[in-house]
Amino acid sequence: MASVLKTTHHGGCPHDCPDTCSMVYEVENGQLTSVKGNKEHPMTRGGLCVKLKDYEKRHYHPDRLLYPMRRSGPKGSGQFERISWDEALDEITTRWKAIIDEYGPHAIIPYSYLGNQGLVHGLNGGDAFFNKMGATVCERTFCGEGSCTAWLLTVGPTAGVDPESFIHSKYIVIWGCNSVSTNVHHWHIVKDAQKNGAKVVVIDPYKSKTAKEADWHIAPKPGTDGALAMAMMHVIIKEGLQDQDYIDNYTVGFDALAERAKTRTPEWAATITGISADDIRQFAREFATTQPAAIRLGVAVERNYGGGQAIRAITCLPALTGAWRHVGGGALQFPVWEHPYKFDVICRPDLIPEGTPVVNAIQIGRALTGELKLDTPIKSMMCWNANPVTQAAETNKIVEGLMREDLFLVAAEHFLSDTASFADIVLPASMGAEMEDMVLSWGHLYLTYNEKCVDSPGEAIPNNEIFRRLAARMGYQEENFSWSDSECLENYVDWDSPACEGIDLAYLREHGFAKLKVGTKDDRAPHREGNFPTPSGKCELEIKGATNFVAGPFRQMYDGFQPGEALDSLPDYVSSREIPEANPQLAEKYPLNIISPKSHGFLNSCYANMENKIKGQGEQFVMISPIDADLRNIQSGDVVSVFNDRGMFKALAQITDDVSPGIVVATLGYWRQLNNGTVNCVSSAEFVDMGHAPTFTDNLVQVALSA
Ligand SMILES: Nc1nc2c(c(=O)[nH]1)N[C@H]1C(S)=C(S)[C@@H](COP(=O)(O)OP(=O)(O)OC[C@H]3O[C@@H](n4cnc5c(=O)[nH]c(N)nc54)[C@H](O)[C@@H]3O)O[C@H]1N2
Ligand SMILES: Nc1nc2c(c(=O)[nH]1)N[C@H]1C(S)=C(S)[C@@H](COP(=O)(O)OP(=O)(O)OC[C@H]3O[C@@H](n4cnc5c(=O)[nH]c(N)nc54)[C@H](O)[C@@H]3O)O[C@H]1N2
Ligand code: SF4
Ligand SMILES: [Mo]
Repeated sequence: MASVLKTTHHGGCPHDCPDTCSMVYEVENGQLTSVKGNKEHPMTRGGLCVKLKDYEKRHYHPDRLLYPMRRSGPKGSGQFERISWDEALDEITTRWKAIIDEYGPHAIIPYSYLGNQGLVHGLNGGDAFFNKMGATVCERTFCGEGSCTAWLLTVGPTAGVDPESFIHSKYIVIWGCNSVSTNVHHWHIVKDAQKNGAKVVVIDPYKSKTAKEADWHIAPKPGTDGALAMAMMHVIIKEGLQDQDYIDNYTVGFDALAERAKTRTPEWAATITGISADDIRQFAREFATTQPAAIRLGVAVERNYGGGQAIRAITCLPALTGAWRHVGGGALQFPVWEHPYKFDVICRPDLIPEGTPVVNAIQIGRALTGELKLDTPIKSMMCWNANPVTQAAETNKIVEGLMREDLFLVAAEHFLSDTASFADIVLPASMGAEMEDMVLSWGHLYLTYNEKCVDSPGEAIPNNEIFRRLAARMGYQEENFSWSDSECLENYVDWDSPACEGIDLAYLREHGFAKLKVGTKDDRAPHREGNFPTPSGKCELEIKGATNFVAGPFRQMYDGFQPGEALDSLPDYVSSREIPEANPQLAEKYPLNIISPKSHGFLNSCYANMENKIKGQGEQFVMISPIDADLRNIQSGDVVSVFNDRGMFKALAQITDDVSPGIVVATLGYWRQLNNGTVNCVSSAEFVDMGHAPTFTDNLVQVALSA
């Protein structure tokens, strides 16, 4: 009998998740047989989440796309015929050349996101390719760009507190983050700190899995965090709990901020947030006087019209109390700011011709239907690493746009996703263990390596190879279009930066991961003595002449494309658009504020097509309070419609005290093909106040028993 050759290899989870786990691939006779968490990695600690623990099954799933295909039935019918790679690439480039001849390159738009967050197969390739083409730029601000803008304005591009340093914290505030589901490899550090005596406060409008494990769950109404943070400042300053020495030496604008905070009393905030004034006072006192105090900012805080201003207010808090003096004190947003990637080399923004128009991905439905007036209408879109039909706002418009007979849609995918099912040409893409890469993390301070250890099934190829082949056919000569994946890695990281001292690609290939040299969990306190990477070198509580801009760490920086509107020089509470107080007329028709956070069992829309994952996560549900259910005669388990003027989806009613009256919660990711509508059928494509971030928490709906 032939002996079975079993080998193990270093992996890095490529998904859009802050944890970027270091993984161990086991391969037998050329097949991936198991995927485990790396025990050596201090954050992964040998465990993967429920989505990835059987990752090998996703690699060999029977629905995996294996061959290039051409649409053979009506748009969206899901009918395709197999074609060769040559036929597929010839057809794509012939169509694109004809579109460019007739309408110019602005008629073509790329659409991608972080479905793969590898430097080579996630961040690379596509941007450089479409920039060279002169295609319309797709601005990608789904995830944290409002938060990033607010963070950069206040403290600059710092990683802030090392997530591992939370072990030293004595007061931990998890603000708008459902760590148990979305950041589980940080959560176990928080739990360890809790065991060491830290108090864990979770701020979330509903009792999330994380809120259930908190020492104190504070539940503001959605989109009112700015009022809570401003009232905390009021209490801290009024009661003299601030660290005046820190403020005097390491901040600017304190007097102006203190003046504004005078009127932002706990009583004022209580009427806005629904939290009692006493609780606000207690929270402010505890936060100021228990050190080290650390805030973990979730992405969800930005998702309403005042989101950017709220994050500015929250980011000021640790400077007022001097929390930054301590290891394990301060705030954590995206540590990616201290990762040494060369985004200019990866994305080549220098290739974008002057005058190129920009369309924001969140508004792709408006662009495809002509609602957004463009000088050159979009005639072709290529989608990879993203699934806008389930994930972007105003789904009905996206579907209407994708149904256009004159729109040529190309999709590179693992599965026939809700978006790929509308494509004219579908290209099969490689998955995790089938390609070499390094995976970016926006949740820790490690570099992570992923080895190619199995061949792709069928004729699937990695994203970067797709763009190499397309570039060759389009005649693009820049040397980056012919770099191998390894050469890309050599060129994409600033290996000479101090953060990479002692680390190179050979080291990563051998060890799988390496912590950046930016301090250790036991000594890192980057702002003990100020040293904020802002224009003043201080924490900017007040910014004179501040303007809005679009900041994203993962993609090209678009600043300069968008004329920035003037911003308030100080942080403050800014009301959501769709709440009864701001729009009583709309609230009469649609009285419920919907929140659509991440599903525990899916990764955005990934895994929501796999039977075992749907079983674990449950069918699409909507959480509703007993009072609101009674008013509508709804029983638990009833099929209900959730709707507004933008659209409708169906869900099973889950009646629970975990949500307050006036709020409903339906988690994200369920496939439209397998369900009746999705949460994004009701969400709006308007932006928040900063960074063109989405307003997924700023939507009013009605819920009714389904006919
Ligand atoms: N299991 C799982 N993990 C994931 C993902 C996934 O789909 N599934 N997606 C990944 C991605 S792309 C991202 S961006 C991260 C996001 O991870 P998180 O930052 O945790 O984001 P969400 O799950 O959207 O929302 C977190 C919590 O914020 C609350 N929230 C909503 N609006 C507000 C508000 O106005 N104020 C406050 N204080 N809280 C509010 C929600 O109720 C929710 O419980 O997760 C990543 N990890
Ligand atoms: N209502 C609501 N909507 C939201 C959010 C919310 O909280 N609420 N969250 C927003 C956030 S934070 C985010 S990040 C976005 C995410 O939005 P998207 O990035 O569009 O969502 P995903 O479902 O992750 O889609 C990734 C797709 O890429 C494919 N893919 C994965 N790896 C590869 C690869 O290597 N090659 C190719 N070609 N394809 C690959 C996957 O199969 C999947 O279909 O959604 C946003 N939408
Ligand atoms: S999805 Fe996140 S938690 Fe799960 S394995 Fe990947 S990086 Fe780790
Ligand atoms: Mo995200």
